[in-house]
Amino acid sequence: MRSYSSYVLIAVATLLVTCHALHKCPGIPGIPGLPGRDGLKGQIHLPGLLGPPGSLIGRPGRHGLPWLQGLPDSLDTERHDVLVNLKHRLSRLEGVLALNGKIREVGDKILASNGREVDFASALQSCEEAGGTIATPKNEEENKAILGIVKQYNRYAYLGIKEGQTSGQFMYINGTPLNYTKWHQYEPNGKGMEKCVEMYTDGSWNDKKCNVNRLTICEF
Ligand code: MMA
Ligand code: CA
Repeated sequence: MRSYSSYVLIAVATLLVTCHALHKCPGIPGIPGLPGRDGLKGQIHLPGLLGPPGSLIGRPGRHGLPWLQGLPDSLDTERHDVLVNLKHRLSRLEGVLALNGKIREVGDKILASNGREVDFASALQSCEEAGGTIATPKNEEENKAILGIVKQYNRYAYLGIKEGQTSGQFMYINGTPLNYTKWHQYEPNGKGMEKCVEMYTDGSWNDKKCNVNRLTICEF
């Protein structure tokens, strides 16, 4: 009498051998990646038993689940090849988008605008619906990259910075304190009446009312 787990193992082994022979692995979903810049919000996983890095299922035979140990090295090689191919395709797509002026890349961030001028809440909503947030310059390099888009459209843009309860105290929209600023001379001057922040076409910042229409720039 075979144990239940041995039937499972045979079924998995049969599936793997068959799908690799046919080069048509069915894509049993991997465990989704953690949300975040590299996690692609769990929407893309490698097929089959080979979840993405950081998933609960690791490389067979090393830190994988015990019943997955001893699977052929060819599966690891295939996972590596799939990753190399995906990275190559992604970098080509980014090249096309950058060439066409659709995106700017700065560090690990990708910046993009839909060209629309709307109030702050609508701009934030569009960015979040697209899986990002409003562009938030955290250093001079990021500020310059956002400025590139501001100049491209020749429009002032909202930034992902808001005034807290205490007048004059600005913070990132996740509530953490600013560690880089680029205020225009004599700004911020809204004294609690201008709770949003816009970027001028020279890259400097002005506190501004949140109900005026400004260019939407998102970061991803
Ligand atoms: C406007 C408004 C303010 C800004 C001043 C600068 C008159 O108010 O944009 O936010 O500080 O201009 O002169
Ligand atoms: Ca102001």
